[in-house]
Amino acid sequence: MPTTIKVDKLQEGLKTKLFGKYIFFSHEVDSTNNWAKKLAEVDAPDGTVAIAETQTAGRGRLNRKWYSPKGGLWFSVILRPSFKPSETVKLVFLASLAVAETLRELYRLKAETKWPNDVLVGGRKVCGVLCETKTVGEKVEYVVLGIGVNANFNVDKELPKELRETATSLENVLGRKVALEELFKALLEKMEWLHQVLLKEGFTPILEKWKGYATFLGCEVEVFIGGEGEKLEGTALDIDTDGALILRLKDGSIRRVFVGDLSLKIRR
Ligand code: BT5
Repeated sequence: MPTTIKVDKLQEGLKTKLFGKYIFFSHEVDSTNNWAKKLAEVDAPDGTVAIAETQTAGRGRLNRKWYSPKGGLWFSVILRPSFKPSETVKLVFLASLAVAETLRELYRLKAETKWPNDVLVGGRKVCGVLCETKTVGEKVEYVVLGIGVNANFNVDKELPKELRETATSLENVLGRKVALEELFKALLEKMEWLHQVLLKEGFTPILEKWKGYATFLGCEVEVFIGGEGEKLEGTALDIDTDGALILRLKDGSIRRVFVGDLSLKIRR
């Protein structure tokens, strides 16, 4: 089968100690998050990565479909942090910050972070993060941090019509293909660096950098809770240290919204 990822290049020159020490590659899986969970269940160590060229059942939050055509970067990292379950949300911020910074550094793109788990370029989603946790009591056994970057494909050809207005890819914005192996390694290096910052200095520096790329703060937004459920409208004021969005509602009251089954629409 022809491959778009040069497997032998995935670890070549990789400057990490933990992230990507063990890498499992497949041409096609259902979901790299599912695969990584299976690997975690058989004791794959901290930092192990599962990566695939395509996913037949790529997932977003609440089992929403994540389209994963060939040419994208679809991978999941297993982490075994000594966090409380409620703290694992920090890893979502860490991952989306890593993607935004890497896209800025490698391709000079004005990548933005959008609460809770997206990276945007030109106001369109180029990356989504899916963090799944296995807990036993109050202990986190492992976290699977799934990252999907729309890279080397044209969204008008590969994604369904309803996503063409809201999604983009690196190929669409750069007008060329990128080296997936280079992007992958730069991302793992950035994640490991930010992970060290998180362990040594706590969440504040991560959150502050993340907020620095979050242009939706100060904007009018709509937050949808529970899919078809409640809709809140207001101004996105801030993100607090629990990762919650602070909203000022139309009546002037303040509401904290926790990361969960939520989506946020920015009114530009
Ligand atoms: C996410 O969910 O954004 C998390 C996506 C995580 C994907 C990675 S790929 C590697 C790993 N393995 C997996 O199975 N998943 C992870 P959410 O915020 O729920 O957004 C999902 C929504 O994004 C969908 O309902 C669509 O509206 C939209 N969408 C689907 N595919 C897309 C794509 N390729 N690009 C942009 N938007 C997409």
